[in-house]
Amino acid sequence: MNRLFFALFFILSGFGISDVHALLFAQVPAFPDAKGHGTAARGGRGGRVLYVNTLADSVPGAESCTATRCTLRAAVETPGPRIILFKVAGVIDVTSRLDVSQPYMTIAGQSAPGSGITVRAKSGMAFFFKGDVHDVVIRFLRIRGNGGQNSGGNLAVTVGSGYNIVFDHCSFSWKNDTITSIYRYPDSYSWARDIRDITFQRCMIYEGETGSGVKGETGLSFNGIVDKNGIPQWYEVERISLHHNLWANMSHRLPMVHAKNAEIINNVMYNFNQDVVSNKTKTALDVIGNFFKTGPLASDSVILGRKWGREISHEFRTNISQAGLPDAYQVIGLSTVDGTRGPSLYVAGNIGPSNPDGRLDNWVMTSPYKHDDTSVFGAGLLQSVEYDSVGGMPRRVNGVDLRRFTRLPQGPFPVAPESASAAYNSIVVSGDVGASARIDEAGRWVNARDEHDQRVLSDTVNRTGPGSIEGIHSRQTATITVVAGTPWVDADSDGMADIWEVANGLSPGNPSDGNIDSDGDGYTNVEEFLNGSQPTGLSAPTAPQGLRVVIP
Ligand SMILES: [Ca+2]
Ligand SMILES: [Ca+2]
Ligand SMILES: [Ca+2]
Repeated sequence: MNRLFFALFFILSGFGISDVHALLFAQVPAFPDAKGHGTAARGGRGGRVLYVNTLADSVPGAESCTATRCTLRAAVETPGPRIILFKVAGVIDVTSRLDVSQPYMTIAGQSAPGSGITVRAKSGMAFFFKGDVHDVVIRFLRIRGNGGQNSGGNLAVTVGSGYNIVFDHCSFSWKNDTITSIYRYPDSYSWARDIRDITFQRCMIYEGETGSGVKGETGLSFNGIVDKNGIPQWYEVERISLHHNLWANMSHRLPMVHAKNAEIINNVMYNFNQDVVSNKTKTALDVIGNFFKTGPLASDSVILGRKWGREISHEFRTNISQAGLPDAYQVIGLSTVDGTRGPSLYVAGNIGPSNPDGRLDNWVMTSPYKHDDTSVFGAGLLQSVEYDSVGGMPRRVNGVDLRRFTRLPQGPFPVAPESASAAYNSIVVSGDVGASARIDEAGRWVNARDEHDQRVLSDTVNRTGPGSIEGIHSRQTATITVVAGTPWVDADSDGMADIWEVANGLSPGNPSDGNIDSDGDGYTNVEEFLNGSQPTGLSAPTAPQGLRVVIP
């Protein structure tokens, strides 16, 4: 049947490749464990296989990938569906940002030998999504800065445009101010688009700082951020899923969300010192089953006692206004933006300093950030705020309930929340997070975690880690140990190792069998190899759960 479809592929020459793509493959999540908004991403399914075979950022004369010479930069810039694999391990130092503007891309970091791939941007940004980009899957990749205070540069990743984008088992660290960002740029940028359907799952985000040197400002976030041009473009960021990630060793914004809506489910937030999760303006946010654990940056009592004016910090800070922004952003529950309701917060199942055994109504974990000064809101806009009798939390703003009791609408592959304790065990104890594993030539998941991700996991278990911004700086300049390993033999360059092909009845001398879906489960044979599953028999994939720490 699949061969018939492939015959049709060539017969239907009038079709664009994306049309044929849609015909060929049933809708399945990007890979079997992909959950949340964005996971309908097809990535490079059915496309070319490109092997990155050098750690060089660029090679003169190799702006396009050939069979023998391909940089990560050239692979990312290649148009059309593509699955990017690696024959090398180590650090790719990028001297300028990698623009991701071509749709249908998978970066399979788990294909790299040894200790895997680290993309390092010593200054500036590493990856920048812009233009008509969509259906991108990035797995098992480390993206870091390097250099300490004021020199680490901003942003490992900025999604400045796009939809159907999944980051899975990635590790982001050592950047200033904001490590990972979802940021809707103004329309004055020709490549700016609305942003929707993004998942970050099983990623590590750690050890960032603002560069200002001010302790307490070592912030980091996922921002769907506001543009100060009078148009609420943050409102054009929606359906963001952040689940089973580990944020660690940063003061605040783990994460901050500034978007139309987002969900934060089953993450671990470790070693912060002020408001941890925060939302802004009209964001509708679900915060479910997360585990908040203090470390050296602040004790539980500091978290629960810190005050600035009327602001009290807890696990979640909900903003009912934002100082210093145009009035349009500050109006809650009014119709001056688009007529829809104001911000809302759904909280359930979280464990943290103000709810240590998880038994309390999660509303006690919230604190308001509010301005009731008419010079901030604009005269007459803030008509009324009704506060809870206990805790001072606003319950209704301008007559609209701030608290919501049902989850936000879900996409085709929703996250099924588990308990906060189960999430902690899965992420921290079992260590199923970050660029932790690779696929070997037999299609098995094996350990590939590096010493820095391991150190942060150990911090989280043992309540260790930096207790000051200087401590974070010292970590940002750390050396990255590389284990080169040996790439698997793939004689026909179809992305599947010879040994695995033979073991699974495929031909190591025929490159056309990689893009066939032999068992009709929606995943091509090369995807099955990269997912740790088998190409026949509808077998369950061997997910990397339970892998621990070891550097190969
Ligand atoms: Ca092969
Ligand atoms: Ca083959
Ligand atoms: Ca299949």
